[in-house]
Amino acid sequence: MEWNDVYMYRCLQLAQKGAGLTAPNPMVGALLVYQDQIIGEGFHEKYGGPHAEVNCFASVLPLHRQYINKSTLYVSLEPCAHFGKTPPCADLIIKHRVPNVVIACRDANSKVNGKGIKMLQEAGIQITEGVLEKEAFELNRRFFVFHQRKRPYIILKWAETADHKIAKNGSIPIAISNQLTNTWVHKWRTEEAAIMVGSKTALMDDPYLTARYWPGNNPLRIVVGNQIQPNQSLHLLDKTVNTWIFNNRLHLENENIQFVQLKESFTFIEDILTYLHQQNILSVLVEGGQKLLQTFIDAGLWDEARTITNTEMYLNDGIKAPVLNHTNSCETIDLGTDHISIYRRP
Ligand code: AOF
Ligand code: ZN
Repeated sequence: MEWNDVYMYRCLQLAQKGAGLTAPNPMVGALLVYQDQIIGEGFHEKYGGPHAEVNCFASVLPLHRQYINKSTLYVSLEPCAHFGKTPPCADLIIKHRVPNVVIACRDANSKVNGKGIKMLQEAGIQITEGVLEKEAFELNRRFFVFHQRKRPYIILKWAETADHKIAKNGSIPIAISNQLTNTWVHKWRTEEAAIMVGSKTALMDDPYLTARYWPGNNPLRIVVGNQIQPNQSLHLLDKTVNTWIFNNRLHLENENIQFVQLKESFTFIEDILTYLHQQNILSVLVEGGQKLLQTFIDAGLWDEARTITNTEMYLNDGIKAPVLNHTNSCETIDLGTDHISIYRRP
């Protein structure tokens, strides 16, 4: 491994500490290195807070400040060039007269994309790009999909029996995955900005859709479909978590429950995704039911699918699991009798 890779790897490690807290911003880490010594470290800790570079400069000990203008700054994302919630990091780097900046990848946000690098170059700073670029894209895949495709990053998730059923026929909900898997799923929930189900699933299963088995933020809850009324007694309407209901009948804002009326039928998933993009929702975990999941699959609108198979449960009769037509999983995890497969859309 080259030293550049080693230092950038540390940036990615630092960046990851912001997981679940930075959306819709990316996770970013930064290092200041003087003669093979790390004199500063920082990361973007939460949305609205200081950027990685700001925290990195602030971490340098007074006795080491004299070395900043002879150091190399490593940062896992192109430094920003715009006034957002914070001033441009490029200006800060120029002010500190850092001579070298090593960057993993460019910022896909149109307010930045190349402009940060240009500002630094025009100030005479030496730039090295593309160090651990693939790893940096992977870390912030939600952020890059959001800006490049103008929609949230979409993760489909469902649990099925060994004979590929996701529920019984009729209205009796059944538990397919085990408690260990459910804890894991709650961790997944803390990692996404929103979680989505169809209105039929919301009625039949009466889910909470919270991340109560894992520390972290509860995602925004989204229900798609016309079967929810404001006065129903459902956990999703308990006002404990922000909840949006996309339908084509009702528009209503009530504390943290919003009925969002779409002009067309709710099967127009693209309208919902456009709305979510406009509202800065970086990612969505779609948890069912079968019809909603299959709509996403058939429209080719997904980035990851995470399937949980209870290898010992058979239902014979029941609702068939969605069909992905995509057989190469990139990762598998076994949790007791549950087998988890993670698929990526190429
Ligand atoms: C950086 N370093 O650590 C991060 C950056 O509203 P703001 O001011 O927080 O700006 C958000 C945008 O800044 C975000 O969309 C992305 O383009 C960039 N994030 N840039 O130089 C950082 N988190
Ligand atoms: Zn910045």
